[in-house]
Amino acid sequence: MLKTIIVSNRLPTKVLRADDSLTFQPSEGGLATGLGSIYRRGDNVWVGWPGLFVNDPAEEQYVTEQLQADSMAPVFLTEAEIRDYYEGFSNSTLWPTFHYFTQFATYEQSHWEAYVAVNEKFCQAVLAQSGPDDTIWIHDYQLLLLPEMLRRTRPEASIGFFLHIPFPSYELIRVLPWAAELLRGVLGADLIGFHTFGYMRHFLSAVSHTLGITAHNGQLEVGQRAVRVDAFPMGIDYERYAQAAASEAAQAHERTYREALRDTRVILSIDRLDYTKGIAQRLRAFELLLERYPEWREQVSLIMLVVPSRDQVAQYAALKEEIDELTGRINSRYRTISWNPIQYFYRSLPLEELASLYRLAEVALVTPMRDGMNLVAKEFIASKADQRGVLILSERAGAARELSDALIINPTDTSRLAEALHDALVMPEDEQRQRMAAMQALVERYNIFSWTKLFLNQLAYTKIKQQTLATE
Ligand code: GDG
Repeated sequence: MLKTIIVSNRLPTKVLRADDSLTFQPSEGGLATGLGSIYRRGDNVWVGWPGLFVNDPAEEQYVTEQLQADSMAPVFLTEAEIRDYYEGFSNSTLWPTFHYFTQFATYEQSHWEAYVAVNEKFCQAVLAQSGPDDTIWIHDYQLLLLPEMLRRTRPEASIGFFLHIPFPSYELIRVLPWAAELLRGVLGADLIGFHTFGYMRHFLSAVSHTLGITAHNGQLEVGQRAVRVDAFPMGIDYERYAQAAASEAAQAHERTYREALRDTRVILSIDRLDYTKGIAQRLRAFELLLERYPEWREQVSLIMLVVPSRDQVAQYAALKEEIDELTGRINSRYRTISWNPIQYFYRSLPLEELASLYRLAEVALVTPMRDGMNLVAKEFIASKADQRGVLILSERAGAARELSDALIINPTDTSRLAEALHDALVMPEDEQRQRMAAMQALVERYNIFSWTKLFLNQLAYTKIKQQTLATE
């Protein structure tokens, strides 16, 4: 029977070492949910790093067996590999470049070599799991070389690739010393997906400038193969967020928060710690709101949840300091004995608490400098059963292409952002409901399950079309 193999840097289960024992913690991420029904079906399997270092062969075997029982195949990586391939090339070269932060990008030959070697390691792991005609769906920027590596040994396989982050303008791609190799790597796939048409166009332009291959109707001729390129905006598990928000637990948390906040109006900000998310700019806009509109003092609170991420990397540590400092400054400047403008949490919260924050907030402030999609915006929408609430959304998040009923802003424009906050706080309920209803219909319909189905159907269709062309 033909199999489907999902490949991503991380497995949907994280293996943690505490004292002398190992625990297996399933991830709550969107991708894990969306693909859950796929990788657990039949002989399908998910290939990826389990998130811990293993030096003992007996332990390696134990982890492998445990994961195998839940349709996963681990790729074990060493500390040096994680340092150079993951923190190095993936997060210090590709991540800043693809998010237009070239000032943070490093270009280390040794990181590149580790990236090639780890992609090769993933290739061997996938080959061990797959037959010649299987379907392989590869995810994200850590594995750009994998499609081509697999193609060499599996010329007949159906290979799909999806990029979760933006694909930037060719002007950024051309800065990378390894641009041609990376693009050739991705072109090993039969279907290449992006969140938006804009990213897709940038990719086609980079391929044309770098490799001299031009697209016709979203199709590239790569040797004898036709490669299809398209936009697949990723969705969320709508019901899961709607239900979590409606749950007793979320309502109880909400009541506690409301009491503590003395019924002030709530603006919400939720992100991983990352310079792409525009957290500092958002704080400045909130400060400007309080300065310009004194009537909001003691009337609004900003709940800011920042989830720790990559904080060993220098830029992330610096950003953390900047956020701490700004929050301290704003709170000390405006706080009163019974009101604190910003409630700042630096940790991650369980889903019910997250859902209670979505319930509580009247305004969600999603203002990244660049963001492939941004799922927080969609989760906020799914949580609003009474259709009240306003989303303020950066024009540079992929989600802005779909959620045109949000207040769309330029995140660099602090003054306009402060005005958007004011506009959101005074927006009539009728208008809130009208905008929210339109966005809910869209987010409910184009959810994570339809996204998965659409991509895999399109991949199967691309393959059939290739075969028909070959026999004509
Ligand atoms: C990348 C791209 C693209 C956050 N805090 C908590 C928590 N979260 C969850 C949110 C959401 C997820 O984390 C964050 O997803 P985003 O899409 O906002 O951002 P990235 O992590 O940067 O993801 C992005 C995505 O890939 C998918 O393609 O949209 O553009 O950068 O689901 O709810 N979850 C829990 N507690 C928290 O404290 N349980």
